[in-house]
Amino acid sequence: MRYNSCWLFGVISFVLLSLTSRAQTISISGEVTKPLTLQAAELKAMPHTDVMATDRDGKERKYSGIPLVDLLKQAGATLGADLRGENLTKYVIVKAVDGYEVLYALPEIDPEFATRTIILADSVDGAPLAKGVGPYRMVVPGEKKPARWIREVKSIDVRFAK
Ligand SMILES: Nc1nc2c(c(=O)[nH]1)N[C@H]1C(S)=C(S)[C@@H](COP(=O)(O)O)O[C@H]1N2
Ligand SMILES: [Mo]
Repeated sequence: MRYNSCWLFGVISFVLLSLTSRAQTISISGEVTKPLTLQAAELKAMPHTDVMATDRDGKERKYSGIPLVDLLKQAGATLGADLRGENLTKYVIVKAVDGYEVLYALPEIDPEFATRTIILADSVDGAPLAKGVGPYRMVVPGEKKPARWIREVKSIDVRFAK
């Protein structure tokens, strides 16, 4: 009997772990006034924007996600009217679970400068991103190669270039 409940506990733990292992938080740190860690539920509740983008396979897809500018605003980054002077030398480093990192300059993210919206995508064509891609991936519309479409995003860090 004791052996049986042990076995059952193991199975239940495994099932629960498998179900929750994709839950990933996003932390925002560095040159911001309110460093924060956003939970999956908070990210889900934030306003989403759709972006049509062409994948490497040439197919047009509808990505949905949170504009990166909104995440940075929530953390208190210098954007909008504050994006001037020395703040124009700030950049954003996004890190992934596998250690891959990419950089965007703040003006690439701020809609007062940029003509396109970088999003932290959480779905493609209405479905959650695949394992190894999501739960969150940056989508940078308009670029000729997707090297900055960083998969499995885990953190966002704002820094000064000097
Ligand atoms: N986390 C992570 N994201 C990544 C990479 C990576 O190695 N790790 N490679 C990048 C590169 S170089 C390319 S070309 C695209 C490939 O995207 P795809 O797998 O959707 O075709 O992912 C980008 N995002
Ligand atoms: Mo690439």
